[in-house]
Amino acid sequence: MLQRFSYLGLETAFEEAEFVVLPVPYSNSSGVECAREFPFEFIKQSLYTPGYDPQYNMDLNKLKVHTMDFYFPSIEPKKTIEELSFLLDYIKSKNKIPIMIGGDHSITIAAKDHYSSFLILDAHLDLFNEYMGSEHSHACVSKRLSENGTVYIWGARERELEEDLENVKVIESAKEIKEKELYLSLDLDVLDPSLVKVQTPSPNGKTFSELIEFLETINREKNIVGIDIVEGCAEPYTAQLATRILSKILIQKIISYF
Ligand SMILES: [Mn+2]
Repeated sequence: MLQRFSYLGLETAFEEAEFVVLPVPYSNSSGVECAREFPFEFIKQSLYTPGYDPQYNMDLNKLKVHTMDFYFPSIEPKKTIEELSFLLDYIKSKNKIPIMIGGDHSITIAAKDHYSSFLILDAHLDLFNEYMGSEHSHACVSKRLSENGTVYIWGARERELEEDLENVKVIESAKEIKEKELYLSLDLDVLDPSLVKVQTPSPNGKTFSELIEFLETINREKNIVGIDIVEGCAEPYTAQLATRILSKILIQKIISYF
């Protein structure tokens, strides 16, 4: 049987979907640029992911996921962010949860105008106002988002700035988050570099179980209303692990805890 090039091979029509995957093969990063082709590898590997999750006793075919066509970025970083912002707005207006698969972390800036509280899982603070001459750099993400809402960062271990920002909080636990609705941005470098290949590796990261447990707590207590997964290198093992993380987040969202 022919299989569509969609996340987990799921073919929910856009109208019926609860989740909408938007693959974004974009990287504006200097140096290592291994994330650009990640969405291709991610979708490909997702087709080999077992269709059953033993941890949650869940058939992945129950997830109502639609995968959009790949977004091909503009040469202009600003225009890319604007176009992505437009797409997020559209998906959100149809009451669906957008899931961007990057690409580098700069694509998260597109979520800035559409949400007011952000949970970022990241080894880095990304608080530069400008980086390598651009305000739309992957190193400026938290700074840009903090201009429009509260930013919580979990897993940070590269404190490149000591500046204390009112809207930015580095957290250890979900209890420190006040807001009920959250946009979730998962920078794969939050994980230990022994587990994933990423654009900017940082030692002593989280284990897979620590990440999944933290996400489960978030999903129990909060409402994740938008998601992105970024900074992973286009490499089968990393992509395979990322497809598992996303399916677990979606399962955690739809299962009842009571
Ligand atoms: Mn990072």
